Amino acid sequence: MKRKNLQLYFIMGTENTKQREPLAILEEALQAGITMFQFREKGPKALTGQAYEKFANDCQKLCQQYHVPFIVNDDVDLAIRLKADGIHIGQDDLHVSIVREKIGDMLLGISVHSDAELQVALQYGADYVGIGPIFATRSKDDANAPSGTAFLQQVRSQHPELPIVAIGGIDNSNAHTVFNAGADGVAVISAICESNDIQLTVLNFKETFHS
Ligand code: TZP
Ligand code: MG
Repeated sequence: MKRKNLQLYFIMGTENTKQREPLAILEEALQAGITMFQFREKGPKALTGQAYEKFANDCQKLCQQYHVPFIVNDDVDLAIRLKADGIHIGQDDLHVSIVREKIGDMLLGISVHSDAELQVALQYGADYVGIGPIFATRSKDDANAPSGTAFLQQVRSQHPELPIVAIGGIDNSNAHTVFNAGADGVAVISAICESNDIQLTVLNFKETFHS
């Protein structure tokens, strides 16, 4: 994959969009220029069954219209059923070796928090890694404590070409911090879901990662 694809990675599920229709938010974000999308339908009121499948399918169709990669969080079987562009897993999900075997050459993203986790991710051919939460987040109940940018900087200096996306509490005001630490881009939920002006929010992120 190209490192540029990670520039602005939007993550969303219905639990993240209390104010507005999720598909309307996704379409606005796509129009504004997000570079990657992750379907992350999680939480106590998350959709299930047919509604879950339909929502995933609708998100994927929108992403295809805008030629933006559609990535599924956690649910490897859904990713395979939909022929998604990729899957993103964390450390509590199926082991990366099993996931790689199931998905073939589909994109594989892995959240890593330590050198040991990074080595395993690289061993099984992760296409990119997610590092965070960099800052405090309200969008993930079981998130680790904020890590700051030290680990991100370390991974970048050891792996100059590795596609890396930073995540957790990132908004227009602090995105430059992770850019300076070596991230190829930012993965965000609330900065876009709760924006009053998605076009401007997206533009500001992209400017940070252009300079
Ligand atoms: N993984 C680590 S932090 C996080 C995830 C899914 C949530 C990011 O959401 P926000 O609203 O951009 O902090
Ligand atoms: Mg997970």
